[in-house]
Amino acid sequence: MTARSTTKAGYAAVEVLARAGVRRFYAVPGESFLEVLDAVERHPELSLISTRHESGAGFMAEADAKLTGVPAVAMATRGVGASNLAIGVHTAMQDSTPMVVLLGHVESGFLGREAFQEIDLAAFYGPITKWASVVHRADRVVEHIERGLNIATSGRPGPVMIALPEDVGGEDVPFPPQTSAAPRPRPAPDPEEVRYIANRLGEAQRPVIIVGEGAREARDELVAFAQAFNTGVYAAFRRQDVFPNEHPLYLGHLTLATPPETLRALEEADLVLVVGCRMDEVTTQSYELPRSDQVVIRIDADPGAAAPFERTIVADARSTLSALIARIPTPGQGRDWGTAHRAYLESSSIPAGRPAEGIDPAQVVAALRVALPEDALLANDAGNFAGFVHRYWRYNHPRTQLAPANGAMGYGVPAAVAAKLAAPERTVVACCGDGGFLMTGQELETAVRLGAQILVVVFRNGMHGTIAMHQARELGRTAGTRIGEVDLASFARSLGAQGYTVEDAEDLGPALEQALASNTAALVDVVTDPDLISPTARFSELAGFEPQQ
Ligand SMILES: Cc1ncc(C[n+]2csc(CCOP(=O)(O)OP(=O)(O)O)c2C)c(N)n1
Ligand SMILES: [Mg+2]
Repeated sequence: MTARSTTKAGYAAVEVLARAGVRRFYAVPGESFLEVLDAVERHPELSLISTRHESGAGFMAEADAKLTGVPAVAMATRGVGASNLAIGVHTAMQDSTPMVVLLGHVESGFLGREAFQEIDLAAFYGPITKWASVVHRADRVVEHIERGLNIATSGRPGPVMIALPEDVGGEDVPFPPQTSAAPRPRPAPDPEEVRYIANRLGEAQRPVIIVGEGAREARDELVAFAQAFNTGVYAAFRRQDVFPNEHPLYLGHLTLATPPETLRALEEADLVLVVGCRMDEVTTQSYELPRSDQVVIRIDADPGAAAPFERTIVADARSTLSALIARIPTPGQGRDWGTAHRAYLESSSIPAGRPAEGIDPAQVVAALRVALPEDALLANDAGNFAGFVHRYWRYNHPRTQLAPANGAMGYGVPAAVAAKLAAPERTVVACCGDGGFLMTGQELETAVRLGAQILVVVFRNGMHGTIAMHQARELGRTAGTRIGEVDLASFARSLGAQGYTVEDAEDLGPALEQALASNTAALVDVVTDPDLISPTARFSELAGFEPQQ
């Protein structure tokens, strides 16, 4: 038996996380969790990434785990840091991403007195996490961390929050900690259930699959399965990289303003198999599809989800798909997905430029398709510009999309920074609107400081375009959606990155090439035509007046 000495509880907490495979801790420092910060900084296997705002730390931890499948840690101090951090935690919750949130808390003797920066952290974080807990005793810190890791990574993954009162992190506990965090459970399907799905698929005339984040790790099995059973495949909202988009069985992306021709095969399906997907509002087209008269079977590691299913098979996607393939299926005869796949290819083909005052956002994606390697990793913010990226970028390679299913603005830049830190060999690009970019764009400094060579592309239309579009359509007026002209290239340079401004379409390619060749993070600020509000609509036609009036 190894002799045990003692350490402070904050160090023990970090050691448990390191042993579970966690590698990166994203934080804005605070005086309430000094031991934890010090433990990460001193640990030879861990990186402490100090961000410029807690929203950056939260988004980075989320994107890191979305890419790697291993939870990262987001850390912040008491009420003030916890409030700033919340958006990334909400993202992890809606996106089913494992995350451990470690918060410093007020001294245990002061809890409940509305002490300096005190918030009831368990109550605040309860609705946006799978589990939120305050550890009151140092000798129970290790147990809390292990439990948090287990909850974050099992079933439908998600965030957990553990708050350490300032004094608790500094108390002595035995070292090394005795850890027993369980490896992520991968429940195998019951053979009877495998038989049942195989039979149902064999009987169906037009079966389709909807795939979500729960099948990211099962890509090869998914492709083999779709081919073996000859089924069409849809990607859930912002999960476009789960299946190669140019594969003849790919039918498209269930997104906002999904083209009607993309939806046709889903509307006509007599069996819908849902794999690793929580069937959110956007994927289900406002809970309209699949319809209640369609047979829906679901494979998921978690029993809960918000749609009527004929049957849910609570099992790991990879082992279930493997078991199905092993049944030597009879591929559905006479099922032809050619028309539906061609509809996808057509809708994702970049059209000839529309007459425009400035650059057509579709042309920005066209230039990216030329400038970037096919397996580039695209992180995107939320906004109408993203509609162009989703529509015209073809995600043929695995793990090439980091996109918030909760539509959080500000996600793009921090997500790209974390992706580059987690996978330095990848080409990583953040696509942002001018509204979302200035919510977290200061994390470019974090990228520069850490040598994360990311490319940021900003679609600058001078407005919160998404909201202006909704206002134009519904009210015929706009309110609060104009934003000022900012010299974003200078802003990027002031943070130590390269900066380029593009006002003419012919300068796009050269600017992207230069930015990609630079030896630091770089930003390309593209002035787009605000009238080209979506791939299919013009603002002036919706509103009856020009966008900047
Ligand atoms: C954090 C956050 N705040 C507000 C919103 C509501 N919202 C959705 S899109 C959008 C405008 C985005 O503007 P921009 O980034 O410039 O992109 P654009 O729509 O102009 O392409 C807003 C305000 C949101 N999704 N997230
Ligand atoms: Mg904008």
